[in-house]
Amino acid sequence: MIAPMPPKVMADLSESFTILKYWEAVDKKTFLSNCAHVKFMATNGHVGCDDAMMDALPDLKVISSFGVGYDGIDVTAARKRGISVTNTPDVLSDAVAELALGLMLSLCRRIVDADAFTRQGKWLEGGYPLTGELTGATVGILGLGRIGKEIARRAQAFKMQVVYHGRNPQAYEPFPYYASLEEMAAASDWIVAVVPDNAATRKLVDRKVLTALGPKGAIVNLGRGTLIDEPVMVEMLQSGALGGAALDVFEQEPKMSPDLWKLPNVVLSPHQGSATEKTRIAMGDLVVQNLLRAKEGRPLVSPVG
Ligand code: 8YV
Repeated sequence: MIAPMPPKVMADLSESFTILKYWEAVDKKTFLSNCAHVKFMATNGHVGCDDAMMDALPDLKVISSFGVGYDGIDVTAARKRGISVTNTPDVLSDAVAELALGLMLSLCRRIVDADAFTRQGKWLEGGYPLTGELTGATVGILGLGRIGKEIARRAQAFKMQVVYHGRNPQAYEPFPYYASLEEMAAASDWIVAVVPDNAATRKLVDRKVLTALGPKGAIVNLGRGTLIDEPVMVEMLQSGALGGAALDVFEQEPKMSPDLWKLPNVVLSPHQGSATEKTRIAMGDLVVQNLLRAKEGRPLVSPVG
């Protein structure tokens, strides 16, 4: 086990497996040198498992990852070695979509700042400035996958117009498709990024896209921090060339530019998309089920690819 998991996962796994805790090992090299017999791994998409780690685990059969994103796992290397990789899709889509709308509402209706205003007794001196509104605005979903579709449904409930960009148009989706992200940005008030991290998506949201989004537009990111050119975004938020940002993920999280903390047109969240009790239990159950199935030689519940 590469990283700690919720107590229920630890308890369930310990019923059927001997758990070796990588994160507790002071000397990782020695720890790995005692793992040549290990067949099953539980990890998450961030810490993952790279080629070098697989080298130390010649008997490894399955990597069960806690989370839908598996950018930390070298899936190509795993495939070459005949190691199966599983993740936890679907069960977290509602929670992530819910936070997406929450962050948009917070930014647009200035909920965090208005709360501080109220607590500080400033209301006694006069009302809070008028804010924007989601109703009628256009949201461009970058990545209309499982999570993107849940965000789209919720945005529609808020009477927003939904458009999307992705690698390909989706024949059975009713929303207008933009083949060009920049063109979608120019036509949108919001962009919500929920694509995975890979070579094709890294810094996809660059200066051109943010410029097209413009001083009245806002970027929301619940995918991976690597999707946005972060220094450019910060600079554009400071100058007002970009209207706002609501961010749940960061390029080098938990670190980020302290400049972000000073900006009033920003709402920040510590990678909380799937972090509800209910969803984390469901994710943990999938991690366990995949490993149990693997141990019993049965088909995996949620293999990757
Ligand atoms: C979790 C995530 O924060 O699913 C993902 O890809 O990033 C999140 O759900 C993460 O997997 C927990 O370690």
